[in-house]
Amino acid sequence: MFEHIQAAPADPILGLNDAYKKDPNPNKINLGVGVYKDELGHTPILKAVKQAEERLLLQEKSKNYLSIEGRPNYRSAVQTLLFGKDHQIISKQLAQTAHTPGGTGALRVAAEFIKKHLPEATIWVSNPTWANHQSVFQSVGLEVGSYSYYNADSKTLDFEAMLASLSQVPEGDVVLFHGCCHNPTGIDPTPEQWYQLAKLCSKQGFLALFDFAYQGFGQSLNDDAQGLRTFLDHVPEMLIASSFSKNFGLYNERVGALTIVCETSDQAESAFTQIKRCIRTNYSNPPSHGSAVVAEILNDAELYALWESELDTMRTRIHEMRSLFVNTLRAKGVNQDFSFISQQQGMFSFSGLTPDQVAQLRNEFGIYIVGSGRINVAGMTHDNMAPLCEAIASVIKG
Ligand code: PLP
Ligand code: TYF
Repeated sequence: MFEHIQAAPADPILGLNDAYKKDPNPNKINLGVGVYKDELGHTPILKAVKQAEERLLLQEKSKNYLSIEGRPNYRSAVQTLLFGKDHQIISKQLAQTAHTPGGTGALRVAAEFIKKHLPEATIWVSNPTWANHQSVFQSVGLEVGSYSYYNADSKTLDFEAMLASLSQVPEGDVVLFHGCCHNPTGIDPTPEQWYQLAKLCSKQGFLALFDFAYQGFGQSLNDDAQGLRTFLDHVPEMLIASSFSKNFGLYNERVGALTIVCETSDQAESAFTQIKRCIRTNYSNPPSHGSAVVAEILNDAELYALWESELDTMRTRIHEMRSLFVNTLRAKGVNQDFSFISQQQGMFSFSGLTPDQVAQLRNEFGIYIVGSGRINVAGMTHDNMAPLCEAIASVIKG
């Protein structure tokens, strides 16, 4: 029965992580998979998370199933984080949120929902985008198209080209936007550009799906939500896939959310029954622990403040590493201009390193970077910066 089955290709990012683990080089550096690391190269459990877990350990009385959509105080806290406390979407109950296993779970449920209820829709993703986007949407049979985003020569957002491609997207199609900290380029639209995109969305009549995996890693929790909030000033409907893997460091607890915004609360309720149906036939109901932790933190002023300060620390460290990287490259004699890296947001930078240079860094120096040249800046530390920049100087000159 199984003899005809061929091996699937490895995930380009997670596969790189496996290769890194197997590499015996004691000086190896992992700038591949998008996981936050501290100055010691560890992926820590946040103090706010530990404290919430201590409380939960004492409070938890049952392992009974959660409802299909997850716990109520998690669902409401996610909406406050997305829209802001006093937003009319909340007071008018125009949105419904389900806890999903991670941001990927949210994307997958969204994909099934779109396929079932907007069967003619093509989904448009930026060029480039997170490697898994295309696979998730194709796995439910959706057509996936791409829109212009990045100008490789100037290493900037090609906004004119982006507008031009999105002006071709017909009414009823779906366009995926990265809410902030675009993966892989680290380049986001400015507030003015979000405004123009929102107006275009309204004019064209396409549906925006926001993938929001790095809230708080760009500028701040509120600033990072500005893109989607600007859209909601101009369009009445939206899908949002949230991930709390990065901003709570809850990678393996699989905690995310799918939120649907509709024109009326009746429509939101009705559409949400179909989202719940997608969940029921998929994994029935979500895992408990991660959302209990997030709800405990978001609904408690003290834990919230601790979490926000820890998030600030992560963001500030990445910004510092960006500047140090640019300066150290210069100090190691690299003349090529890398200053664009300090302007980018979130964990990732598109370095402009070529596939050959990426391969050389891996083979000769044990430095792991995604083939596209995407660097996880959070993998840099004061300790590995000099050898990293020396290696890059050597492959650029070579
Ligand atoms: N979307 C983007 C843009 C991401 O970078 C990631 C990374 O993990 C995800 C979604 C998936 O998040 P999760 O790990 O919570 O499934
Ligand atoms: O882009 C990244 O590195 C993160 C982590 O299939 C990730 O988003 C990478 C690949 C994948 C799942 C998560």
